[in-house]
Amino acid sequence: MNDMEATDLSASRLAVTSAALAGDPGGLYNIVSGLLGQGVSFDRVLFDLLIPAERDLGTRWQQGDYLVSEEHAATAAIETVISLLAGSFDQPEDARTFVVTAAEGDDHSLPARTTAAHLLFLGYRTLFLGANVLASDLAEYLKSEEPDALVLSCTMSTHLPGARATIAASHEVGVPVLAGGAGFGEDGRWALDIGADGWVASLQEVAETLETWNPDPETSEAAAKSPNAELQSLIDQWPGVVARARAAIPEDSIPPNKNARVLSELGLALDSVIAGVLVEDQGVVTDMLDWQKATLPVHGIDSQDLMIDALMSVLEDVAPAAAGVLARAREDK
Ligand code: B12
Repeated sequence: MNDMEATDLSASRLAVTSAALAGDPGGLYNIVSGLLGQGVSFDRVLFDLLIPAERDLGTRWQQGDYLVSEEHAATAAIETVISLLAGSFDQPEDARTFVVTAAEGDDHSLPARTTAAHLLFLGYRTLFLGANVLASDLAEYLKSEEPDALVLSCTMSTHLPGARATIAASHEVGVPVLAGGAGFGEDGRWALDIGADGWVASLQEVAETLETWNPDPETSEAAAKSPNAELQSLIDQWPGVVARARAAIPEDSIPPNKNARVLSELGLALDSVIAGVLVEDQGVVTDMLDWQKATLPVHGIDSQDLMIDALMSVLEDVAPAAAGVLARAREDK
């Protein structure tokens, strides 16, 4: 280990957090470029400084220490600086090319941005498309760019159906998909279920896998789980199902000004049910119900049981298999 690898970054971490919270990308850039100038590697800045700072900010926001807008400002500052640093790396003409994006519907661009930045640092040509790219727009782009692979990030398991659409679009034009991110489950089991050609746990493993894997998109696609007719019909009826579930919750159980939050939480619960049906694993739903149990009270809502009852009553009517998954997840809880 050289001196710079051993450098203690804890003081810098405080400075990074405070510049990020102040929404000050310039200040943040100065701290980080100072460290790079002293010989601290880009990897360390990314993995030992910026990512942990973002995670802490997220956790403290969830605990109510920071406002939502403070978290947004901090995330924007960190993403700006990662983009700025990554934008200064060369894109060698003859290097292997990877397209990096987040699953359809997934707004968490920072994890994908970070993935792309690391690949750029390692000397790959990297085309970063941002978050929430519609699968229908992706295939044509991949066809024209002919990358070696699509590197796909998915932060929440509620976006597994979106990730499935992204993977199908990539396979349609013969491009293999390497997946990663918390949305694919702890051991990545849902990634292979929906047709990814590979899954890796950490950003540090991406390059090695891309150098050593031997993907077969046709076989992965043939084995992928896709929505059946009942699930597709549920996906198509999504707005109506949420509205009917909301209407089934007694008005007096919803605190004033909490209607939008209740609708959003019903939507998340329904997304998790759709994802659970897709991958045939009620664990996706159990995770969401556990998370809502922990977070709803923080938002002043204590009617989780009523919300689940309401959603269940609508699902029993429109999608019995989905109602079954929700019922089993509720029993597991
Ligand atoms: C920033 C943030 C947002 C921002 C994103 C802005 C942006 N430009 O990216 C915004 C405000 C848009 C957002 C929205 C939402 N968010 Co959010 N968000 C976060 C937050 C605070 C940080 C995420 C992040 O960027 N972390 C830094 C990255 C680099 O680290 P990471 O995500 O852990 O990724 C690591 C690994 O997963 C892996 N990885 C990731 N991608 C890939 C890809 C590959 C190929 C590989 C190998 C590895 C890999 O490597 C990364 C580095 O170690 C997290 C909380 C947290 N503590 O993480 C919540 C969090 C992810 N969000 C959450 C939620 C609930 C939401 C919303 C539903 C909120 C709402 N009610 O509206 C929406 C969903 C929007 C949508 N449709 O996607 C929850 C998810 C909970 C759950 N049960 O899944 C979290 C965990 C917060 C929480 N604890 O409650 N969010």
